[in-house]
Amino acid sequence: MIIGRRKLIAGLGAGIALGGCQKILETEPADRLASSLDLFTRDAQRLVTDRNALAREYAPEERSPEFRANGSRTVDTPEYRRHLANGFADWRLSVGGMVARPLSLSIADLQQMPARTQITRHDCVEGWSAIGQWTGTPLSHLLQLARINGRARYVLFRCADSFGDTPYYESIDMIEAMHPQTIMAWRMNGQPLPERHGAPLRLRVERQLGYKHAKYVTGIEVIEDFRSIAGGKGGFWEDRAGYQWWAGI
Ligand SMILES: Nc1nc2c(c(=O)[nH]1)N[C@H]1C(S)=C(S)[C@@H](COP(=O)(O)O)O[C@H]1N2
Ligand SMILES: [Mo]
Repeated sequence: MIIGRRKLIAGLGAGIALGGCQKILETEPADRLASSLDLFTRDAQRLVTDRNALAREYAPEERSPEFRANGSRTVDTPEYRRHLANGFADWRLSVGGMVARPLSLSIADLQQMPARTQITRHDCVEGWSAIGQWTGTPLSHLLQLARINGRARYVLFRCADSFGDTPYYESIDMIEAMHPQTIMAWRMNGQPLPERHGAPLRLRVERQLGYKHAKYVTGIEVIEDFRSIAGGKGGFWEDRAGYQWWAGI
């Protein structure tokens, strides 16, 4: 029998959820049920896939001639406009939270570190995909430099753009954060990252759906739990529209 990976994962998730259902209902408050099911999906995927496996990479000629921009395509704050006009010379990326050595890095600092280039396919839940080339600093390198605490479980990304008063943010777990294709990208298709794609710095987390790939990143926070942050669901669309925190593909 040939069965798609997604179907198999969904099946496994449902099976495990049925088995564990009684226990969750007894021990977890109702508002934690949804996120527990989310973690079932993640753990079920862990059973059938290798979480260290690489996302497929493509040849330069396979890049999409047109790479759509989605969500925020511009950042309408005076501060961001100033940074853009100034070529992001004073942009700082902070790395903090559960680290022994907090960092504050310029784009030039990042560009002096080891870099990785990859050509990958971006998949948006809205039903489109595009292949592009990304160059950036491996997140694992930054986390090692900052010396993360052993209790840390997630990495949270703060962004410069907002929808109304609500800033965009996202979070990923430590396995995803340490994956070799998880990079803080500052180049796209051989050019400095354009504004609409997240200038000057955006996350590429290649085995996750599009909404995880935070653009306009100003801060990285190493955390133990995201339930007390913003709406408590670990990301902007998770809070606002009920997108799953686990967006593995
Ligand atoms: N800061 C920020 N990051 C974001 C978004 C956004 O609106 N703001 N949109 C997300 C979504 S839904 C997608 S599909 C991708 C789109 O990236 P692109 O504009 O480079 O195609 O960015 C993600 N990261
Ligand atoms: Mo998306």
